Amino acid sequence: MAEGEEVKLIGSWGSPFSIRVEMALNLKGVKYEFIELEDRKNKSPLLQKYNPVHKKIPVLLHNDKPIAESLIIIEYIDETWEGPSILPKDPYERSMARFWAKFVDEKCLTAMWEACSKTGEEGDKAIEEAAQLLKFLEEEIKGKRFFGGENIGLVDISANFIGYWFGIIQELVGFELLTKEKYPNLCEWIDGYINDNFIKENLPPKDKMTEALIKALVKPNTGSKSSPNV
Ligand SMILES: N[C@@H](CCC(=O)N[C@@H](CS)C(=O)NCC(=O)O)C(=O)O
Repeated sequence: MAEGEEVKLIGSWGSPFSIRVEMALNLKGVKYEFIELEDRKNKSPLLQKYNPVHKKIPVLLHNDKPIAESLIIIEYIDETWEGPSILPKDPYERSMARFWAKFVDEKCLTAMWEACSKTGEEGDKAIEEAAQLLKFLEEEIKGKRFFGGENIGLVDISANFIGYWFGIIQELVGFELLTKEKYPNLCEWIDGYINDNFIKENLPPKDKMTEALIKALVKPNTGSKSSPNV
């Protein structure tokens, strides 16, 4: 890091999107100040100022210049600081990493949130869709330690929700979508992921996360399941 350089992350301790960015910064050994925005409902003035388009965390401030959207922030980190590469150097491999990270982000996470939060016929449909999407990841991870090969890369960081949060939600909600029987390769990746020393250091404690997820999954006063927004 250059002298006098200032890096701040506006995030939230339990957000998989925020933690994606922390993982990338920590992988590169970048020192940063973490600004916790737990109560995002009030759309803090910080978000109005630094991410007026989406008003979402995470936002990275590099010398007071804001960058929003976790996947874009990760690429910025990879290009700005030295250290282990997050994206592959080879252009084809690089585009594939981007492809799978986008697939995880836009397709899998959406379907998995819905599988957790919808009930009845809609819930069954969402579970079916998530199950089909996860089959693609099951194929992609086959024979590899991480999506990035021997080391953690863009897809592993992007899929942190699948590696950690989803298992907790699955236990809480009481359905079995992502199991060893149906997805042996993906579950092996999950085992390796949550037991990896670097990843472990970057994940929120399970008991604290479980408590927050219970609150996020159950709407106050109704007892009904809502879309988790952790
Ligand atoms: N596509 C965004 C998603 C970020 C996101 O959904 N952040 C949530 C917290 S986990 C948020 O700030 N929600 C506040 C809101 O929607 O008002 C990214 O990858 O950074």
